[in-house]
Amino acid sequence: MLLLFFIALVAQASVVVDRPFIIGVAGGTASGKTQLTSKVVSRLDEEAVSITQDSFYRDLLPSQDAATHNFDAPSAFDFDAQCHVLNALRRCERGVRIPDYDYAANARRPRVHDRVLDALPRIVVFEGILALYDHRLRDLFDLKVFVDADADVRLARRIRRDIKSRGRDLDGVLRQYLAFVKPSFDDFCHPTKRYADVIVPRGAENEAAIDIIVNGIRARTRIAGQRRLSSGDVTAAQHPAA
Ligand code: UZR
Ligand code: MG
Repeated sequence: MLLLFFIALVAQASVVVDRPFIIGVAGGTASGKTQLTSKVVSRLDEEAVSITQDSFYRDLLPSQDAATHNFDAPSAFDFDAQCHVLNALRRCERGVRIPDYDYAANARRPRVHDRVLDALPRIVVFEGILALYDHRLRDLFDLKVFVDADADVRLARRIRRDIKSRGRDLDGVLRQYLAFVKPSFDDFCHPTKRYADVIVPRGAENEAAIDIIVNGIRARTRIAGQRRLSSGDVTAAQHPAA
């Protein structure tokens, strides 16, 4: 009898845990997604973690050539794995594994390099060029953000970043941009802007927009917690966005 009571108590306690509040951040290459995400996460202190969609690139096959592969098309990403990870976090699972992608090898590093989320984060920010592309993934976000920066600014930043930190040369960056990055932005990334709840012009330098996003997340996660505390309403606790 006592054992049954204990089991019921444990079951109840595990249901009452708030599921994480999940934000999706999309936008073109070098629009400032990563920087905006890190500003949002650092203002939310230890409650928030970020996950980059780049972790879910598919390995380049031996038959594929990195120079002619389109890394900006949906087929380059494993969306099943992305949904699996975010669904596990929504179910409040601990020990969720985030793959570690090696840009030099164009492949996932061995599993020992995976990032393991031992503690359940209260807030998760998931960022990537196609974060709002797949409807199954989109449906998992409580807040959808699109970072909007002018194409010439993005190209300038991309040239600087790829030459500085990815060991590329100007000609190679421009060739790839014209062949893959720009057409894929037009075909797959830009059309997802319509799904965003918030569109941020000028990217990560837009401090006013970052304030609004951070305050919005704080308010919505606080409201969900208060609802649960005041009414013992388990449904509200499981759906902070409701
Ligand atoms: P952001 N990318 C690489 O350069 N190498 C890889 O192995 C995998 C991805 C690039 C990809 C895309 N394009 O434009 C960019 N290419 O990473 C997305 N070519 O990252 O959103 O931070 O720009
Ligand atoms: Mg980035």
